[in-house]
Amino acid sequence: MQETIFDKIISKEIPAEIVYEDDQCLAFKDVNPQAPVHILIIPKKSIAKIADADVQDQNILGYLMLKAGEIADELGVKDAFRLVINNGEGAGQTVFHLHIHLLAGRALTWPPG
Ligand code: DGP
Repeated sequence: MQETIFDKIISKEIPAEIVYEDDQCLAFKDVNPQAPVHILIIPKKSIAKIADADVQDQNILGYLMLKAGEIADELGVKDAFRLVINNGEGAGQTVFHLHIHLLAGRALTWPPG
């Protein structure tokens, strides 16, 4: 799979404001925040997009969701946050390494905005 900017963040070739890291995942501040709290949570395993995940990925996908909740708690936003996964260019995906956006700290409207 083609290397992305997120692989370089995982390998520390380029810097990021990391808020959480373990052997399976990394969470860091989005460089172009859309809310006062905007964290990207990524697997260290390369999966280009959620539609490419398969049954072997079910543990890491669940793990990322649990970590998202823990990170929201640690950042003091557990009562109001939104998780977003953009899948494919038509949905706004620009980096093809699966990531969960964690957004919080402002009113989050619905339909999404
Ligand atoms: P998406 O559009 O769903 O693929 O989101 C990609 C996000 O990644 C976008 O909100 C901006 C963020 N991003 C892109 N390049 C970098 C980078 O080099 N560092 C950080 N921290 N975030 C990045």
